[in-house]
Amino acid sequence: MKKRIFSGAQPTGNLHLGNYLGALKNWVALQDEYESFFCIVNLHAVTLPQDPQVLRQKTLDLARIYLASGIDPEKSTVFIQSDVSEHAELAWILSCTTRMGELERMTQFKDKGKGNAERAGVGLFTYPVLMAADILLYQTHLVPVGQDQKQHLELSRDLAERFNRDFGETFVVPEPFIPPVGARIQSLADPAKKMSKSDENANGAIFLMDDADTIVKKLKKAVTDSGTEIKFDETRPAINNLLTIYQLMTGKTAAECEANFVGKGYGHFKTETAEAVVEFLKPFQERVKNYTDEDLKAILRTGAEKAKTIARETLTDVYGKMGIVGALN
Ligand code: ATP
Ligand code: LTN
Repeated sequence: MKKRIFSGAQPTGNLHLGNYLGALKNWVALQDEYESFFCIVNLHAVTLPQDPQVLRQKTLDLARIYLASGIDPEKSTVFIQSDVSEHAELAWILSCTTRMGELERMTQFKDKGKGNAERAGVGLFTYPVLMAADILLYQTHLVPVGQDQKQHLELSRDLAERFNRDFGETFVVPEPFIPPVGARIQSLADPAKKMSKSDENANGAIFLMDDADTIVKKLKKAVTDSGTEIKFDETRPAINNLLTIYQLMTGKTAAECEANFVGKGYGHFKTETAEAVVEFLKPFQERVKNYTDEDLKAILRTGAEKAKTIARETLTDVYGKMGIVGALN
């Protein structure tokens, strides 16, 4: 039996290079070795206000991006979170075993809630519990995510262990898979912040669907550090970030990347990095056009059916162990 992976992304905004390098790229690489579940987490998306029409469109667009990235629906199960109602059901159960203090420590809540807990939605606060439900329903062994999700993964592990202790062995305790390079791509406009869909500075993120001119323009404007050397150096976060992007776009080793820019200036470095990004994204942007909405819906329907069967099995086990039975059971 193959081990399982589960991961997901929110159908909000536009996916950027950070989402691809931190997450999607690794999903594609792992899908042969693992039985894979890739979810479009639309219930997570509504933890912040969304325009209904845009959310509907972004949900299908994200499926298109998964497939264009190389996720093969013949090998992997691709589905929409809200199609499998067990996610919301298990989230309720787990929320009854989660402590307020555990959620208060989550840094993403502090960031996305802008530090104002009084005004933030309760769903934003309990977001990591729904994420734990996503993962635990499928008896997931490995969860490929970017660095920013590490804390949420630790909570998922704690909740699984707690339930297993209190009610008997029920859940596989999942491990994170965080790539050694690319787990946290920084904003081009502010290398102290991560590249984000919701960056207020439009030049901070390279979106997967950006055209060549836009990519060149954004890289030209990218913030740099003082000094002139183009080397991997944690103390110079802007150059470190650009060099990481260059490395991942070209597939070169760190030493080859540094050697390529010995004696070269920042202008040259930025131009070459922009060219590498444009070349890298070209075939992806072509593939995005290959899928009609009807193709996508058929894939998502099949995926949801398969996911639901597994999710229901886990939930039935959970309800049974807790003494939750309905009159219809
Ligand atoms: P954003 O902050 O851009 O809105 P998100 O984390 O809220 O992103 P998702 O689309 O759900 O939104 O993220 C999908 C995946 O992308 C997650 O595994 C996340 O860890 C990863 N990811 C997000 N930003 C980065 C980044 N800058 N570098 C590497 N990985 C990232
Ligand atoms: N919280 C994640 C998205 C997400 C997820 C998951 C990732 C929701 N459920 C389960 C991995 C496994 C984010 O990237 N913002």
